[in-house]
Amino acid sequence: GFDYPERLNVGVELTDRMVERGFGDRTALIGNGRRRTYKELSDWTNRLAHVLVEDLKLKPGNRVLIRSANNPAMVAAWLAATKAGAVVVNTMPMLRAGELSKIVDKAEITHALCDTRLMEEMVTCAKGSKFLKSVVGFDGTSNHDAELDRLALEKPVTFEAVDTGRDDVALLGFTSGTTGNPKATMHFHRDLLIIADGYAKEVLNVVPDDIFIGSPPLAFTFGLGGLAVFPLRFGATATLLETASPPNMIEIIEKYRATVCFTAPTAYRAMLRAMDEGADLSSLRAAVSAGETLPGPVYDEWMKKTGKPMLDGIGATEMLHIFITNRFDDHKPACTGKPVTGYEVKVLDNDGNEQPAGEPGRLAVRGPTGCRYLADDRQADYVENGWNITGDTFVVDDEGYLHFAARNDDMIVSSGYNIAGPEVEAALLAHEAVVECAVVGAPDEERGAIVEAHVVLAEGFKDDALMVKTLQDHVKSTIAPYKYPRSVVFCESLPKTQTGKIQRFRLRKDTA
Ligand code: 3SK
Repeated sequence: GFDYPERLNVGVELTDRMVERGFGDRTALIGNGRRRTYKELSDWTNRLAHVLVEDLKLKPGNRVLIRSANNPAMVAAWLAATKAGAVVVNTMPMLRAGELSKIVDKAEITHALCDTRLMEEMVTCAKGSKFLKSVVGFDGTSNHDAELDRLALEKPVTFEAVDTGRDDVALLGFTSGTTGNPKATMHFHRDLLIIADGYAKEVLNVVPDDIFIGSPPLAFTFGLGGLAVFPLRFGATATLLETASPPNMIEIIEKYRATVCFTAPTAYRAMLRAMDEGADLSSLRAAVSAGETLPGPVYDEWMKKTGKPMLDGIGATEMLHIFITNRFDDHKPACTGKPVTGYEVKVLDNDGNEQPAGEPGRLAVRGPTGCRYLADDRQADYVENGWNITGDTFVVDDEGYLHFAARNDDMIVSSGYNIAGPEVEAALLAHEAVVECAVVGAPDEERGAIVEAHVVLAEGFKDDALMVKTLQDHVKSTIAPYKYPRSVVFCESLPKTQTGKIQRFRLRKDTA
């Protein structure tokens, strides 16, 4: 188990405590052309915390929204608000005023800290809000050229952090789900340390010389863990990119010899192609893939080119971070691996009984983190008898490895056959003409539903009837032929969430 003191503030643990532990001169953050040591981060966050309490009249327990792209100033704002006892909601730059308003209302946000480059929508949201009273700008480029920064420069570099309890809520992670009606998941101060002392230590074995890089937004708990909590917990360095396209990530990996990468399979595919053109990613010792299923061919090619397994994992905003994963010394292709130490999993049938090996069922997980929705009836759907029902269909094999089959709503029932959309996607992705694809069920009078593939073709391939036939034949020769897509739709791009997950529900035609 994890044994943390009763009084615990994760903002202090990741800054001042690191300085006390001798990491003061080491680099904590790199971004927007600047480097910050742990001592600088500690001073910076303490000055900001003074502003929050003295100028903005923040009280412990107030909810603070932070609006920014991934950069050191966002990390500093998050840590400062945490030190001041706030409950933080990190949000992505792409959100519009309407989306921000839903969050502000749900979380009863009183204060917003916003990169000045993103102020317009924030101000529009604040105008109509009965909760949000204080909106202050910070300089996301770290040049200290905004109100929050100017106020901070006048403040002392020490701050008496709010004496929070380990079970006080520190973070609200928002998840939109598929309905567009956002849910807020509550996480305690201790939860943020558990994901580091659990997954990051056990699986990644993070050391102070590690340099982290990746694409998920800090607003998404996958990104906050992978690109802020994990490096800072172990005295390592986080590099933060406002635009984390594969070419930008490659540039940073080469420049700083980054060692740990957090991103999604699509970006790894682009990195593999870049390696063919001479990109040097040899410094990476850990490539963590999550957010989407990792296709077997991407895993295989990564293994062939780097000699190291890609660490496929699955997490959930509700669980805070990854709870099933492959390991450096225990991994299989097209497999999500085994539970992170401390977590237990079961695969259940529709009556709640455990499925035998080889049979797909609903994934149930429990462990040191778990789902606590803020004021939401959907809590009862997610947590059954202490087990979190993640909405994923998994199969456990004879050796106890877990294989992702589908999101529960990605299972297609066609003529009585259960077909996992992602399995068909993996088959399609193995064809050189396919860059991206999403497979859904389309209503069909005769079969109930048919398998429909939405496909983005690689450059130079024609979207004609011959290509449809080629792809259908390819699937038939790769997996059981009944799973082939009877309908193939070519498209320029696939609908995605702001965190890069494919929104298959947007491709489904109403079956009602
Ligand atoms: O698998 C995911 O989508 C996820 C969600 C939240 C945190 C971490 C992960 C990997």
